Amino acid sequence: MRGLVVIPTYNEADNIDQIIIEILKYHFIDILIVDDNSTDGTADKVKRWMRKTDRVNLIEREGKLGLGTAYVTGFKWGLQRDYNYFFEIDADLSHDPKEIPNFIKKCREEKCDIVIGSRYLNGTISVVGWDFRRLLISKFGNWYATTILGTKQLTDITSGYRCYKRTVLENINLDDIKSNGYSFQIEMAYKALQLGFKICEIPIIFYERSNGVSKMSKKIAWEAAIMVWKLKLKSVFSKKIQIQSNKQEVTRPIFKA
Ligand SMILES: Nc1nc2c(ncn2[C@@H]2O[C@H](COP(=O)(O)OP(=O)(O)O)[C@@H](O)[C@H]2O)c(=O)[nH]1
Ligand SMILES: [Mg+2]
Repeated sequence: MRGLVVIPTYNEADNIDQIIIEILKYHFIDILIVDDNSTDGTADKVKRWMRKTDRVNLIEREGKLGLGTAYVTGFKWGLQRDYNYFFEIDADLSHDPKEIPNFIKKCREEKCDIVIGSRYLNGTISVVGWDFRRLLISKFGNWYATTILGTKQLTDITSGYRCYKRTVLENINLDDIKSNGYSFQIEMAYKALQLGFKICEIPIIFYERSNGVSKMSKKIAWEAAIMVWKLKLKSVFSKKIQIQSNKQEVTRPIFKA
């Protein structure tokens, strides 16, 4: 069993060493950093690790192309190699790498295809360091997406700490992922549910970053708000087409007769 942790980075030089150290403790895990030409030397720090161990890998992209496309690039890289589990984690230590074995345990014990680390399981709010406004944005984002998409069984569809079984990424058309930013999380979960994959959640604590700055912006939030409707409308539209083609199948023999 081998897992790949994909870490998208943009200006995470003050966090990257620590997260690499924590993850390398798990010998069944390799790391892939997808760096978008950070200006603070993040990639140089990763290269230093690469001289020490072949378990750390790096893809350098030419500019800030977004979290979603960074993950797609990372997953494709991993699919060319023989990993069974793929993780998403933020570089800023908001997600505790100590949870990694718990994701795999949950996957195995409950035959889940995706495990999401949820901050809001069983009505709790497990977030450290957020002000009320930030919490409201996150809670509203979750409510908005799950209400429109009908995915109420998920308490934290926007969480960026997750584990996918290989089969999920082999079956989702990664070239068809439309999200550049954080709506990537919503899009991946929704598409996996549509394909019939089982999504489970485990409780995690989210720690707001101590170093560096958030890349969350109004543009990214708007992309997410619009993306949810695009996903919904696409699914309604494709269901209609399916119903129509089913109808045609039923009526064909009658026409023949
Ligand atoms: N490669 C890449 N990584 C990004 C981009 N935007 C954000 N990230 C990374 O995605 C993770 C989450 O971003 P962050 O700014 O912490 O978001 P927040 O936790 O919602 O405030 C961090 O590891 C960021 O460095 C991007 O455009 N490209
Ligand atoms: Mg963060």
